Amino acid sequence: MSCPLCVCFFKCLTLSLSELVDARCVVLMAAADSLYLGFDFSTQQLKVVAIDGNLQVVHQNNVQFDAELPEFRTQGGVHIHADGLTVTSPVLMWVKALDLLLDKLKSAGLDFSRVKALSGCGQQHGSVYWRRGAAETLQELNPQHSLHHLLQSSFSVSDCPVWMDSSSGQQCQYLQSAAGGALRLAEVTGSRAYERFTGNQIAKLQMTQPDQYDNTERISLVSSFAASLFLGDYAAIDYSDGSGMNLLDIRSRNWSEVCLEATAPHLDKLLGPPLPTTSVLGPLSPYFVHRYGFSELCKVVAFTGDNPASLAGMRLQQGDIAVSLGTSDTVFLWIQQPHPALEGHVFCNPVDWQAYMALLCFKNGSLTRERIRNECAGGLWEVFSAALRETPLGNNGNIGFYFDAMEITPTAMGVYRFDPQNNKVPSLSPQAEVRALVEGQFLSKRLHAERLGYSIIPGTRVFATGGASSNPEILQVLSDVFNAPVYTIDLSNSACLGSAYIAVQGLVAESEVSFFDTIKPATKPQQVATPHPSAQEIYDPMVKRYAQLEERVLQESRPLSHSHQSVQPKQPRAS
Ligand code: ADP
Ligand code: XUL
Repeated sequence: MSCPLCVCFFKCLTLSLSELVDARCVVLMAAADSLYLGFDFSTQQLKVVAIDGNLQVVHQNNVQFDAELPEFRTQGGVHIHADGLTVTSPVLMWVKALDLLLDKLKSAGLDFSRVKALSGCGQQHGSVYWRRGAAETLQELNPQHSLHHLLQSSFSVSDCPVWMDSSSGQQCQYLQSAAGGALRLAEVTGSRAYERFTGNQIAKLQMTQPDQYDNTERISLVSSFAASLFLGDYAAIDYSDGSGMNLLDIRSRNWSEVCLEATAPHLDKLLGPPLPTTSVLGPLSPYFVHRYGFSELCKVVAFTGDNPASLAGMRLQQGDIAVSLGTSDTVFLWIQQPHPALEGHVFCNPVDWQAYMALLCFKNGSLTRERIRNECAGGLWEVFSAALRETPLGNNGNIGFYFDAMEITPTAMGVYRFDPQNNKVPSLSPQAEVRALVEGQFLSKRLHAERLGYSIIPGTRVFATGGASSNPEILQVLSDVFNAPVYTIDLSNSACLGSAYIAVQGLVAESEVSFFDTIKPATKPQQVATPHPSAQEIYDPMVKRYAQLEERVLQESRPLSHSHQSVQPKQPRAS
């Protein structure tokens, strides 16, 4: 058996750390014909990036759910149910997307036999329910057939709750009272109870569809579900994505007994033990070896959440802040010690087991930008961008809040526009509306990040990623509002890239080489925007004004936001 990265028969593993790092760079160069894959099972699409042994991107591909799998009738990859709160995605759509993506890679001529390891990530919080007997099916996949065909009957729930769901308010109330209050729950699990968090979704399923729950032999996150497909067996949930469930004790990194107990019966068996993010789960399932020509030595490294994977892909370090502009917008930071609060989340860090990451999630991200683009810019990003170029910083004092769907940070709903005198106005000119939207989104991110303890000091770097980070005018507004330079990596999908890096790291993790040493050869992030000289003068007071207006918005939207959260303190539990 040889070193997983090269052909040195483990000689490099006998070197000192610094020698090893240098040697590894050489080894990686020598093993440039190796490939590592990173998948991202995100909300609207399945994406993949292939990197070579020099950590350079050699191939990217994707499958758009709505356009390429229209038979599942999703919009933006999801089904919004009649109550407006329940949001699900068909599990077989994700399976079929993988069939399609691997066929695309084959047609593109990707040499699967060169892939040494693969990893991936998924939208966070979503859950997949494997029917009794599915493990056997996974272990005996016949390479003559597609995964979609083979796994048709393997799920006890066909429509999986996803992160956009906000229908489990009752279960959240119950969990918080069982855990000793919202803050106590946050201290243990990193977050107060959130409706999209998986434990509350599981509790709702167990209560409303007890037969499906009883028919389930394993519950996966979207990430560990995807890893299970590659592994041909149930894959462990990793610590980082596991932190988005309201079930994991983020300090002991074990399931919290109290939370399990308050959520659903015999849940520990259904979840399996959690593992560190860079763990090698095992060899790739023979299905992929025979159907696509992967090497039987190819390893599957644990999959994680899209935000943790992005942190890895952007090589975020302490002091930096990341802003991801995908279907959801998120803001995250590398933190050393967890200080959970009633707003925001603390997750275990994916690349350093002693560290953590703090995260804020904003539900009204790209889909809201698309709506305003369609209404105010003729459906064209170029026109949207021109509006940002042609309107002044600070938007002549106009401020807007655009919560098309129930917002997560803060809990509010509706559209609110204010003129420079703080009067509510029913509309703005199309160009001012575009700027009000984008400035408002970034003012909110800055305000809530500062409440989380973040402060903008000289030297602060803002890292941008996600689909909208390909838009330079949006990044200029980000730079101005944060009064800091903005950096990007050379592809907008840092989650895929981070997953590919995690695949590389998985192979060396046991030799205690740090993640940052592993990825040294990768291309460095580039600065793409510099704040305007007047940015601080304009946006420091504007953040304060935004905070005051947000209070008003919260007051006004309270009846809307709480109409679905009628509190039922007691919830019957079957045993
Ligand atoms: P996810 O990973 O959540 O599926 P992505 O990070 O791939 O989403 O982002 C997809 C979004 O990127 C689209 O919904 C679209 O609104 C946005 N997007 C793509 N190109 C641009 C652009 N030029 N300007 C602004 N937004 C863009
Ligand atoms: C994070 C969150 C979303 C999803 C989808 O808490 O809910 O960012 O991960 O991308």
